[in-house]
Amino acid sequence: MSAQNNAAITVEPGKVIERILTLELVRVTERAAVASARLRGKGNEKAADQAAVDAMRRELNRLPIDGTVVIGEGERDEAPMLFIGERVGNRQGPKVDIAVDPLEGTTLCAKDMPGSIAVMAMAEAGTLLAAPDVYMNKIAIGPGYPIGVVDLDASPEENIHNLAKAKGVKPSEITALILDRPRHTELIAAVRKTGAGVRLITDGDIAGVIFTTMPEKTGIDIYLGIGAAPEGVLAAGALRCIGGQMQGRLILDTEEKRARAAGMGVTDPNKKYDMTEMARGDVIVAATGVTDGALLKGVRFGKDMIETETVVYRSATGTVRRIQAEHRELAKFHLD
Ligand code: VTB
Repeated sequence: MSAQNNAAITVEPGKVIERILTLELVRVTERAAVASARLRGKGNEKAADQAAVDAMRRELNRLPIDGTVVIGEGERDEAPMLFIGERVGNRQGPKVDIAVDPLEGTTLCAKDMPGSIAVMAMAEAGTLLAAPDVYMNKIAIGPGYPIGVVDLDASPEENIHNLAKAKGVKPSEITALILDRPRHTELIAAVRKTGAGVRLITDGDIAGVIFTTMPEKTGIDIYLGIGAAPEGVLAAGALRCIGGQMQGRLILDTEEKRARAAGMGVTDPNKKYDMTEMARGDVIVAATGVTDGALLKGVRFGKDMIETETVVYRSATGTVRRIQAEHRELAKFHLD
C-alpha cells in the first residue's frame, strides 16, 4: 500500500487534517463566488469585491484552523478585512498559511465578462511566500517538460524556441498568454517575432497560469509577463499541485516597496523564486467560478437552487477535483 493510501490510517496528523479540509475550502470559495456573483454586471467593482471578502472571511472563521493570512486584500492599514497578518479560523486546528483572492478579476465581474473566480489557498504554516501587493514578473508552463526548459532570465525568443523544441513543434505552433497591458508591448512583439501566437487577456492571470497545464483544452503553452504578486503565489500553489514549472520575481522598484517587502521577510529584492519557493509545503488551492470562463462555469441562479462549479487542487497527492454544487438553502433564503 502506498504512503498516500496509508495516510488515512497511520498517524500523520497534519496531512490527515489537510485532507479533511479540502472540502472545507470548497465551501469558502463557493460562498465568496455566490456573494460576488449577485453583483455581476452591476459595474461596481468595489461592492463585488467587498461581498466576496465578507463571505470568504465569514466562512474562513468557521473552519477548524489556526490560520494567518499571508496573501490578502492588502496590508493592515489599507484593508479592513483579510489583511495580511489577520488571524482566521476558530483556532482549534492546525496552524496554516492562508492566501486569498476573494474576487480575482473584479473588473471582469463588474462587467460580467468571462473569467472571474473566487480563489484561496491553504498551506502548512510558514510555507507560502508572503508577498506584498506589488507586481511580479512571471513565467509558467505545464507539466511534461524538462526542468529549466524555460527561464525567467532568458529572452522571450529563447524561451519560445526552447519550448517549441521540447514540445516537438515549430515556434509558430506555440501560443503564449499575456496580460494586455502597455508594459507588455515589447514582450508581445518579441514573442510574435518567433512566429508564436499571443493570446491577450484583460485580467485573470491565476487562471492564465493554470491554462498552461491543459494546452489541448486551452491552446495555451506558456504564460509570460508581469501581473500581481499575490496572484503569482496563488498560481504557484495551484501549479505545485498539478505539475508544471513557474518562476516569479517581485518587482521592487522603489525604496518604499523594498522596505515593505523586507518587512515581510524578503531579504533579496532581486530573488527569482521557483514555484517550490513560493509554495513550499503541502498546499490546497480552491477556485469557484463567478462569471463563466474557460476554467470554470460561473454561478447560476435558479429559482430553487444556486449552482456553482469549483476546482480544488491538493499538492500532497496531486488530486484535482471538480465539484458541481447545488445550493438549495442559499437560494431559498437568498443567502450569500
Ligand atoms: C493581474 C490580473 C489580475 O491584476 O495580476 C493584474 O491577473 C495585474 O495588475 O486579475 P494591473 O491590472 O495593474 O496590470 C488583476 O487585473 C487584478 O487583480
